[in-house]
Amino acid sequence: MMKVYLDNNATTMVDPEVKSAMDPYFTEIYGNPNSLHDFGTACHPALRKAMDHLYEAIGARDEDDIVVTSSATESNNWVLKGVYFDLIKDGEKDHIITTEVEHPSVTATCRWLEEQGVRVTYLPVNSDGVVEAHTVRDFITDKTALVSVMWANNETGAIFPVEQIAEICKEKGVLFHTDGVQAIGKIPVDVIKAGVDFMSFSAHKFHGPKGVGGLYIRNGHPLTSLLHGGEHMGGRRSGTLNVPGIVGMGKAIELADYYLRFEEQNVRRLRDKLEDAILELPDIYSVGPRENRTPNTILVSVRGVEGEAMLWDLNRAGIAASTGSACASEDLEANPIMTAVGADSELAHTAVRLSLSRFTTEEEIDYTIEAFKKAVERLRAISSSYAYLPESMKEKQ
Ligand code: C6P
Repeated sequence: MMKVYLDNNATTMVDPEVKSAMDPYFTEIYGNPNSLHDFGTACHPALRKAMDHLYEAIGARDEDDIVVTSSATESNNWVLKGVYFDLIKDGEKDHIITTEVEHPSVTATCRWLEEQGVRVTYLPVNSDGVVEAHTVRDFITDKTALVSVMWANNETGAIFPVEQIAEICKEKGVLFHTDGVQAIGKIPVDVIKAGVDFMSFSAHKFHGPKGVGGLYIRNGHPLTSLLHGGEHMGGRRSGTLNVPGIVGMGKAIELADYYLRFEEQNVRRLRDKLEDAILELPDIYSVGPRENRTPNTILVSVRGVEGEAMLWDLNRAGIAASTGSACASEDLEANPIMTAVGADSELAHTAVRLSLSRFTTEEEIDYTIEAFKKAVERLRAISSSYAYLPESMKEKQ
């Protein structure tokens, strides 16, 4: 049986070139980079190279900071809590704006901030799953400290108008953070062109290792640290550096940058082929126009079939997909993104996310198309909700 991995928005395979770049830093060059002896300093050139690749790939300048963290979850927590300590706790501001469709590392942090007395506005998305820039403007007041809007959504792949939002924030004197996790390696990311103040990212989403990510900080803007200790990362984040992780992330972003055109053309072609074939089946809907989505992502709802049942059938056929965000995969609630884009409650339980990578092959897509069709046919045949669906709600077959 073929094994097909179509859950690349949850995590990606480490590129073998990335693994080779990391290997020496476990058992050969293992000194602490802060030590003064040769064991310690031996890793400095590789660390510098990795950081250079990070700066180059996202278009950061020398005066900007990129602080390596353990993950985008940490980076998102850091920005939101840091701004709370810097501008809200004892300051004149009391308000943060975000969206209804952020990753839980943003929304759960915002819920915690609400318990500390912060007012948080969760902006709705339109039927394409996107927050329109003008809605951000409508909600900014002179009490707003920060706007946090993701660059691309992890479930739908929808690309948000970060450049316009950044422009509005600049005009209003409000800080702007974007969660760039699902954008890097899939679409061009240039933090200066986009005009963002902060951007979070995670290496394992672009064929790097897990447990390492970063926060871009424009112009070295001050931000209260969450981890105090030694003078690592210029005193911004203490803790001995994850040398293999940083080397791996640097190599991964270098390769992600190199393969961007491939992602745009080949990955998109395979994604479109899969989506076209799935949409040939009746009563299946995909969220958001393709041209405004990351080239690797499809979120479809299959009327009459629970998302978990589809995953089960696909998994038995050797295909890995998800019902949405991997962090929410254990609850059987309606998919919140589907609800946010206005799907009815039945449809919101039927979401399946398929996310490709540059390692996905044509054979794998052909195999998935057949398996997907079989699963829909089998599950609809035993679905009472589909059997009793009024004809008026069904598409013509
Ligand atoms: N989304 C998904 O299945 P970490 O786990 O910290 O490396 O990344 C968190 C994160 C932050 N922002 C966005 C937009 C993300 O997509 C993720 C991870 C995975 O969609 C796992 S829940």
